[in-house]
Amino acid sequence: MGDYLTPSTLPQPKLKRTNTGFTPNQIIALDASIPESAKHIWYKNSQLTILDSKRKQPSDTVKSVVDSKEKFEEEFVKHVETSLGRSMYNCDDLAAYQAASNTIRDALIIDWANTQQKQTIQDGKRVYYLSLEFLMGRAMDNALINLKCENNTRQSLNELGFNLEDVLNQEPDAALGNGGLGRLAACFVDSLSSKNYSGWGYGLNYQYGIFEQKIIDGYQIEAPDYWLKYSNPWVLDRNEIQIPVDFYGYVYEEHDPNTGKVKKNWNGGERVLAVASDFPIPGYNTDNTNNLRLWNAKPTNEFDFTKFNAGDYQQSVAAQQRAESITSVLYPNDNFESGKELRLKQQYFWVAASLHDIVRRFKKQHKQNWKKFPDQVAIQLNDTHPTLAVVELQRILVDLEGLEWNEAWSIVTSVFAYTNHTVMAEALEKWPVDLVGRLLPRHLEIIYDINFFFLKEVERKFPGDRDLIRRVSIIDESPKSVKMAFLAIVGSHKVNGVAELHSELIKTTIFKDFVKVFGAEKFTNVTNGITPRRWLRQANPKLAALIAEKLNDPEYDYLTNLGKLKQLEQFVDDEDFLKQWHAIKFDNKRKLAALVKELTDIDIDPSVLFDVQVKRIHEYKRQQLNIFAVIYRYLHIKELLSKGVTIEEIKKNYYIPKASIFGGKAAPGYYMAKTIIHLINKVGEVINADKEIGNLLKVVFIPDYNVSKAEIICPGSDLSNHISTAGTEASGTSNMKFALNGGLIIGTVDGANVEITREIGEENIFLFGNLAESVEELRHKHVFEGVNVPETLQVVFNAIEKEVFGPADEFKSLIDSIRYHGDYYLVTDDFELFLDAHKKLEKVYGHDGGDATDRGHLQEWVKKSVWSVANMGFFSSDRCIDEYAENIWNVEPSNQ
Ligand code: F58
Repeated sequence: MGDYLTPSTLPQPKLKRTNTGFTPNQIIALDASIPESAKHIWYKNSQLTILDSKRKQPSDTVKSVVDSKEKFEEEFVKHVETSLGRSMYNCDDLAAYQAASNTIRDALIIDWANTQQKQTIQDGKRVYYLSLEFLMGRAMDNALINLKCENNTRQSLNELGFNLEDVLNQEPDAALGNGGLGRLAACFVDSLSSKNYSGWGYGLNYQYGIFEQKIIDGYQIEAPDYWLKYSNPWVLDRNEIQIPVDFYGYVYEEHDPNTGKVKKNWNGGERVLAVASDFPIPGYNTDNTNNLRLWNAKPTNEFDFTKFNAGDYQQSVAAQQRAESITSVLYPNDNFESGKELRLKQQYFWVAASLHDIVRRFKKQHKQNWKKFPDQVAIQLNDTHPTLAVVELQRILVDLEGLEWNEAWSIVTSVFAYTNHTVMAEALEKWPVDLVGRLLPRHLEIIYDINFFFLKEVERKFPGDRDLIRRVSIIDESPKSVKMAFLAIVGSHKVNGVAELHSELIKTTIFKDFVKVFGAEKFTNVTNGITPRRWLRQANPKLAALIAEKLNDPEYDYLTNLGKLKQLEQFVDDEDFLKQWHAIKFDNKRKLAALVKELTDIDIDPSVLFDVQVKRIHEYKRQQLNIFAVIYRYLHIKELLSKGVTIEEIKKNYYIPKASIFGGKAAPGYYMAKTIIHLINKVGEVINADKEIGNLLKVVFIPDYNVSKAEIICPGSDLSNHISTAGTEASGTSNMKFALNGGLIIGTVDGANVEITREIGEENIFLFGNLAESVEELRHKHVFEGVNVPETLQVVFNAIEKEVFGPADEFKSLIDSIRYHGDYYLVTDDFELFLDAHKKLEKVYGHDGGDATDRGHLQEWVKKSVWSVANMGFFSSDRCIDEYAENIWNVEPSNQ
């Protein structure tokens, strides 16, 4: 024991060490306060650059698992034996996944910690992306790619007796989102890291993600998605970061004798704790590793003593436990707002915790120098769900920090910007005034004040225009409610749509009056994008490799410089290249066929046209248009067969063999969407069992469509459907995923299809349908002159009504909504145009199928595919982030 100090005699640090980041001065002070003997041990073992040159050499560090198989294997086995308590003899694929993830995760955390410290020291402006949804999918494969250690890990796992793909398949999707909006947030955090921005995501750590969809007797059945069954190795639970969040209660006034002013205080009635879980977000080809902080609701230790003293201990504990319900489940609606109290609670809980965290971080460096706040902080509102943040920041500044209203408001509006994702009325958030007032009494007062000052300004600019004032009021009078989109516009310095057409539409429809009030400069467009790391490199490794080879880019640098794809144009007449390109598509189709077989037991032939529509099921996305066209095709084929036309003749002169592949979830309460799913499945049952048809037509519905399935489906499609009623799809992002993977698109002139067409050329996309500018007139006509069902569609309705696909009752409401209730989504107007578009594209695809070697007749199709991919560079989410950074956030990337 001689050399060692006993604990009681150990010199102790003089400064108190806390649990959050440090400023440079604090580091110097803390470093000086730690005794030399203790420091020596820390220097010897630490891997953080915060200790600078004193830290361990790279070859000894956890980080070296990325380059060294030996180190990976050592760490892997250590995790199996210590973290998991298993051994070589009972390490199954799941344990291998957990051990491998822990191993990679350890390396990631070192990058993450170093990044956070570096960013704190640089003290630049940070972006905070507030999104109620982050649809991340799987983390391990993505981490291997971004850290560039896939080969190393594959080999190590092989040597240890595992197959990388089997191991990756053990990971459940982190499905904390519904669809496009949540996936966009996931792509954006990837780009923020990859492009070296300092940017955090803030969201909720739902215990149940989007439900698991099962198809039973053709119906959608929802099962809970308890994705945290096995603990999540990709998260760092920060149990020490706890922020109290209050609800309910009352507001009281206090007279401050010093200032003579009246101060408002909110005394909350119910308190829950927000506890942080941090997800490190690795960038591609950079050490920059940002943070995604997701909050968990936890009970406080505070007891309801009245209940307790009344002997109702159980009740008291139960009430506390209910706190956890706030982050228990993701609301499963897509483009629809349900208006439930728990949803509003989720929103405030998340917003309050996030702002508290942001403000704390700011104050640590800048004290109360509030003028600097907008130089340090940019907050992006992903749709209106986080709009209460505007109100909460105003409350913090005025009530808690004592700023004057106007000074506070100018800070607030410089910090926030708002992204709109829909023009559809049913998706625009409105909260009853009563509910807001009960849950957040002080916030309601502030909302009224914001509205009062705003309307006063409108009155000043447009004196006497009472109607304008009524229209732009944040408070709707009947029923009395708060219009969150209006509040978000008023509280932000910029508002953007997500594709050009959409951004124009919001300016001329739902937000028209605000353009008049604030001027057109406040409204801008940032066309959506996708991360090519996940949606090309990860989903389609063979195509990514072929591109890297052709671009002479062995390091795959094009993945962060996607404009380079343009160079592929020079190979569009290169026979060998086209052959390779086609063979890769064929291989991906084989993989998709295997997935279909595994999930549905249906055989589809990879040499037929794969015609895919996967996305949330919604009337506006028009899966019904697609399935009606499939029915028409089937009935026509049957008619031809009955007239003695042979299958061969049909293939030659009428229809090419194809498989129609559907997938997507319907919101559990959305009856019509569920009816569409049912119809697709029933049609599939009949067609797939029809021996006469053979491989000329197949219809499959892939259950439980999610991110990891999309990674197989997108590369395996020949043709994908983006056929929303013009003007209804804000952008769409799967259109980009399919096109980047060499699939062609059949689509309407809607959302980002417009920009895709501009980039890849009209001749490489199959557009059809009425334009957005005609929609209103057509709807009007339907209502006043009736709906004209074309003969072709009538044939389809007749068959459904004759019960060719099961009981007609089941589909009555679907047909009635078109025939008798105004056909709001213009199925009748676009049906024949859709059939025509198919005729055209089938001519291009060719009439006799094709396999991996014989693609002579596919020449034209494959060229279009190459041409499209070559021109998809614009749709990298890196480009979006650069645009937001420059035009909205005013931030620059750090030079790594
Ligand atoms: C989607 N919106 C748009 N909302 O529909 C799509 O066109 C766009 O590409 C995408 O955003 C990204 O900009 C969307 O997914 C939702 O799912 C909300 C979830 C919460 C309730 C309201 C709808």
